[in-house]
Amino acid sequence: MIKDKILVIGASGQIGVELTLALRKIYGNNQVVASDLREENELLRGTGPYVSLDVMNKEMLHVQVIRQNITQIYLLAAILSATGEKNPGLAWHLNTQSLLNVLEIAREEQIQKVYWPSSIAVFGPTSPRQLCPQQTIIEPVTVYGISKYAGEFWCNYYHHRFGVDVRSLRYPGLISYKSSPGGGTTDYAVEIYKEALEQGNYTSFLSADTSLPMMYMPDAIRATIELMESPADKISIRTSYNLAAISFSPREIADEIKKHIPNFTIRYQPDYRQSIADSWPQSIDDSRARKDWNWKHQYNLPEITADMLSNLAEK
Ligand code: NAD
Ligand code: AKB
Repeated sequence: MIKDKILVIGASGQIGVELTLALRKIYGNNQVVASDLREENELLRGTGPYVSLDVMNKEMLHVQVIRQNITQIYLLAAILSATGEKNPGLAWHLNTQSLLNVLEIAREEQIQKVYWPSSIAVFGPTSPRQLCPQQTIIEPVTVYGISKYAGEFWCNYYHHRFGVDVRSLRYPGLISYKSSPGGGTTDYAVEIYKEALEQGNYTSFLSADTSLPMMYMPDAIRATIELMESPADKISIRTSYNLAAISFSPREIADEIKKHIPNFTIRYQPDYRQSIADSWPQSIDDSRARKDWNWKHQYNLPEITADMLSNLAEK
């Protein structure tokens, strides 16, 4: 039997570091090749193979896939919502062309499985704001959301037309302490913990009551691996699954932080990211993921807050 050999593209990013470490625990250090345009993240150093790779260079990507005998690809390279609005053309180009490069190589080399994340950013102001369903009106207003929605249909197309086993999740905003977030609208929910510990105060770029769907990174990593390990016949959605845990606003997270740091203060100074957040639903209906492959989140806001503060304080 051929052993699984996994390529993680974008491994130095917020999700990539933790996903690479989790995959190495399951499949073995040498079976998971980390790759990124950036230098290797310090948490990955010494834990397994790393290659410097630009996913936009299809020939080099193809060479690595063949040279390393890759059987599964996790594509995490992307430009996120806030950074995307600063350079829409680049965000569209990277987010869609990287996926097409990977899907085409997966088809040619008969890669067993591909993972590519989408986002709650596919939804727009005309989607239901509460418990937004899997299938509904989807009219994204950010370039990031447009690129993710287009990507979902490319995944669906490569699956049905060419049999590529590509799987996807619409992640909510992810909270983590190991590696920093990379230019999203939900990044405030990571920054706030760092600033609370370092400064005792935080200026939020979203207004007090902007509630958004969020998730703690360990839940997101587990969801990703559970989806990828599910039998193919359990996967009924080949665009991308809605995925949810909790929803909260800057005011609610600040109140939770005050339970640990009583003198913590927060100010609100909404900027261009407010309109991005306002275009997204406040909560997501992920019942298809719960039914198809038994998805269950674990962490609530008090647990996330306690864990974030104690780990960041240790750091
Ligand atoms: P990130 O910005 O932290 O990491 C992306 C990584 O991709 C970076 O290390 C970057 O150097 C790398 N990269 C960029 N261009 C590259 C290229 N041309 N070739 C190779 N590598 C390149 O992003 P993240 O938060 O880890 O997100 C990973 C994926 O998950 C993205 O598709 C993102 O849209 C999706 N997602 C993230 C969140 C979240 O809250 N973090 C939520 C929803 C969806
Ligand atoms: C962002 O804010 O851009 C990301 C996301 C929800 O996709 N965290």
